Amino acid sequence: MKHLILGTAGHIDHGKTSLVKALTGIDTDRLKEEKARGITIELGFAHLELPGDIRFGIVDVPGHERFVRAMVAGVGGMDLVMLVIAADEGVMPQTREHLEICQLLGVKKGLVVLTKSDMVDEEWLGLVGEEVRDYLAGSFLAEAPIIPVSSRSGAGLDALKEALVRLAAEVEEKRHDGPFRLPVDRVFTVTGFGTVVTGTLLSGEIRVGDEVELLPAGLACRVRGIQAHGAKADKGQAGQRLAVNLQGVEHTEVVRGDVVVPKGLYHPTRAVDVRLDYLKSAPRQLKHRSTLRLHSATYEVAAKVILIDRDTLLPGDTAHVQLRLAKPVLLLPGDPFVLRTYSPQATLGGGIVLDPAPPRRRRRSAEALELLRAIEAGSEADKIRLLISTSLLSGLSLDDMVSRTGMAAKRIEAALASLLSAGEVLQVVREPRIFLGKEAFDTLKTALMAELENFLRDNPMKDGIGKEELKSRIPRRSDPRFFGPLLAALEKEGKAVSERDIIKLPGRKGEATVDQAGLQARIEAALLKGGMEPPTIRELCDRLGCGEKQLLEHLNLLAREGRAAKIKSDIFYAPQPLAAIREKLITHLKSRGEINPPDFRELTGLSRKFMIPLLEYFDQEKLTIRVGDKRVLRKG
Ligand SMILES: Nc1nc2c(ncn2[C@@H]2O[C@H](COP(=O)(O)OP(=O)(O)OP(=O)(O)O)[C@@H](O)[C@H]2O)c(=O)[nH]1
Ligand SMILES: [Mg+2]
Repeated sequence: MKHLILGTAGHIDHGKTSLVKALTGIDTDRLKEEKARGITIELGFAHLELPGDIRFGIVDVPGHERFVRAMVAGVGGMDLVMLVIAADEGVMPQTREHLEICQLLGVKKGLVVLTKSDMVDEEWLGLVGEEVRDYLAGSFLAEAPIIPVSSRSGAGLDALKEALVRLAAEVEEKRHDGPFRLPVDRVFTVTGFGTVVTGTLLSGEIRVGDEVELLPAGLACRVRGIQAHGAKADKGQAGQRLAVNLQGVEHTEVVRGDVVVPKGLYHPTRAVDVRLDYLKSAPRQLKHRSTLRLHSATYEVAAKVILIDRDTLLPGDTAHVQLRLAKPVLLLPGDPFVLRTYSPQATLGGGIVLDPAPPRRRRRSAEALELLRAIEAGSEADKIRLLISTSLLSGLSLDDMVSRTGMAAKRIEAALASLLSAGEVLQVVREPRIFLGKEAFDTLKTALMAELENFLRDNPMKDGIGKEELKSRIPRRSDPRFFGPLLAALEKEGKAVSERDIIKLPGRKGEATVDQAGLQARIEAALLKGGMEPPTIRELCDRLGCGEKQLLEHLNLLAREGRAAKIKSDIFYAPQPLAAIREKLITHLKSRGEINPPDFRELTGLSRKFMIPLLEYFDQEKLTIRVGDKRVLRKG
């Protein structure tokens, strides 16, 4: 069964609703006001099965110029359109506007129905047919069939159905893979069931039991039941008209324009980069920062037009622009939209979304424009590569890619596979899977090498930098989780070596210069001279005439080489006096079994300043173990 959405379009009173009724037997004008006034106000829905296993969901739109807003919402999911033109009136203003809207919103195919054929004679019908054919030149309906029909007598209906079957074979069904998206066009309550929303499923499949979310508000709810074309179903698929019963949300919380999507996947956006086709029929030029109304799917929102590469847009121009939206909405790459004004009411243009998460800059560089052109023209792999490369140093997860493109994860993975094997992108985190562009990866490697080199220049005494230290120096716009693969790559290229937790430059060793060697010898001598009560850092600085940072660096180096012992961050001993204290302590503990601080003071004659740190040092060295306020020898 092929599921397609067939819509009407055309001027008021040209017979759209009558045509749908003649085709399906369903009167789509349900409202009292519609019946009383004899015009359509809201979207109407019907369905039609035709030979060849074709099932059409039908959307009937209003023709009145004041209801173009509702009409646009109906065009959102249309696969095929029937442009309805009354034979006695011919092409009228909303015939034109509706055709433009269908074209801008990317309706691929359709046909023209010359209605009310019973009201004119053959000759007139021929003339109108020619006029219509001329009018269609250059539009997506230029070659479309033009079929005279009388909804009153039924003449021409069979020919229309045959033409619809032929057209249906030429269009592709909407994509069943990828996350589902259901823009809401109606909301109501059903006693005993609660909130029901209706809409055309634009992609994917939705099932009873699915955890879903209503955007942009982010209301979480659950699918309790589904009806497809009026019959109960377990699931709905792309291209079907659905009524979905939602649990966990009040009908007053939902409005037309909301979108039902899988929970937690998509993020509404307030700025999009788009390709904008500014209509030839637009009444005036469009200035930078003009505010218009954007219509897409079933919602509309105020949008400020940021012209990227020019100051004004002339009728007939096409340009890449950024749209800043008054409130967040869900837009994905490839989504069509139209832009309208309300005083006076007119459709000015439209186009497709290229990047729903662009950098928020006023004007953009030539490279950025280049990028938008490439996004527009490229293959799926190109698009994924561009998406990753525009994420710069922060990388992009697979989930991000799904939510930014609406593409199925499988298709993204296929694109990634070719990019990975070509070396154009790299996977930098396994769980969740995060990818970086090759250029960003190289930039980060260079940044880390610079950090390593700078550190060693500032700390000439050191052999290398601590792993954690270097990791913390990854640029903030990036992610410390990328450190592992970056270091591995640097090591593989022979640019860095890691030994345990220290990362070094190959072949470089922290060395003291002659002068510094002299200073070290003097530090050693001063410590030795201090004996059991060595000089403090401050005293050493004064005595040796050096800075505290430099001194500590030397002391730490001496400690690493076993030429001094570090008791505490600011207490260092020469090895000999420390060994003597240690001997005394061991002898005492062997004979007495334990020692407390007063005993230790008596034993060594040390002041409290040295005594406590020493006791703690021996604990740390695992010579002693603390039991209450006493120390005993550690066994083994
Ligand atoms: N003689 C004749 N009258 C028709 C035909 N189709 C529609 N009409 C009449 O034209 C009028 C308008 O028809 P609708 O079907 O309501 O027109 P519409 O295009 O749906 O109008 P809106 O939805 O308001 O834009 C009605 O009075 C219909 O009875 C037809 O084939 N022959
Ligand atoms: Mg109607």
